[in-house]
Amino acid sequence: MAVQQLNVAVIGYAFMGRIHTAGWAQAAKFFGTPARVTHVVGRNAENARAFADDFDVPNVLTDWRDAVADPDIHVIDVCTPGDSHVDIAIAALAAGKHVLCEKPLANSVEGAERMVAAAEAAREAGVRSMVGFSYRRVPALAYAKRLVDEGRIGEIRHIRALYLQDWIADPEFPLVWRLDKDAAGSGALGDVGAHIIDLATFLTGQRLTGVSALTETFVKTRPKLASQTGGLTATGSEERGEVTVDDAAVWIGRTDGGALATFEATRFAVGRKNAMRIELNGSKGSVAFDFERMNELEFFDFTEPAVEGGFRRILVTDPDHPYAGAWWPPGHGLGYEHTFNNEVADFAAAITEGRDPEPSFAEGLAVQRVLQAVEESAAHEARWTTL
Ligand code: SOE
Repeated sequence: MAVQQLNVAVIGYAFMGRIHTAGWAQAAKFFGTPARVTHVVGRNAENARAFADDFDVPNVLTDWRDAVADPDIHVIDVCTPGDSHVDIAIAALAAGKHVLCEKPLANSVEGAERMVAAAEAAREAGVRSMVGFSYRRVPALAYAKRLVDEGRIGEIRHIRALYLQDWIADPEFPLVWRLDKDAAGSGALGDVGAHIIDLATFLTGQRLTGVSALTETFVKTRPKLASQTGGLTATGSEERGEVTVDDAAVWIGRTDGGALATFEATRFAVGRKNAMRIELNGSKGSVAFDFERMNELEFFDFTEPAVEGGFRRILVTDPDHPYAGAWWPPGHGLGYEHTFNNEVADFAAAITEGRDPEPSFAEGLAVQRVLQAVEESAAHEARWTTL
């Protein structure tokens, strides 16, 4: 049976729009993914057209509703700020379009719940949906999950996850949309904290049952945005505005599997650019990962003789490692963009094979509930908050 060519409309052309569009193009080449980006949607027609020309996208739209209404578009790829995820995804699913939605799923639990309801209704008609927790597609993390699933680290005692960035540590960095609660929902917590919440569950299969949290906004006002090019650079005006989101969040929790968990999400760890780190300690061993060394996984086998003990540095580039075989020979390594190539290839494969892609919108809602609990706990000075 001929496999349907999936026509994709990418909504948004900033950082995520760029990397998703590049991801679809590469997935077609390296995974044989039967999909192509036929439309890019952006409110600024001139910028959207410039993006489309750079990325060989034939059509430009300025209203996402036109993409949802177009019968020749099969997939809506939502790469916009969080305040538009609910409306776009629900309309697209109702129109029978498969939806890939960037994280966090929504800016609230209520919005995420509506998206899950729409996804489950659409699923009855074979319409698929997925939330873009891209780090699940890092070969080293997918391999860490394989080790955990095989019982190689045993009963999990500790989950220790950090996501450290520093891109707004300069107090004169302007008030971009990620610093506005109405647009982004929250700050470092929902932007990068969402990733480590999802990863903790992805790797261990365990979920938080309660948290105690603190958040902080270190820089209270910033220069208002004067201009922004594709979401990658921004310039500020003389006028200042209030920052309405967290700059950093730290929280502890227990999981339903009996593990203790510690999390930290910050944009003020000066010197750390995209240091997403996770370590699991179990009864039989440990795994440790740092995204700034994304082709490596550290594994400690506690069952080995103590005299030979030590963390083993596994270079996760062997054809038998997840995803690695689709790319380069051993030792040549992958980059950030490959996680998106892997992600859209998996999404399209699930659509073509008629199965549910992961992570589902329900997984996105589970993350949203943790984000809400962290904010609730922090609002009461780290009061224990049950999930
Ligand atoms: C934050 O700057 C950000 O772009 C996140 O939004 C992405 O999800 C993360 O992968 C990289 O950092």
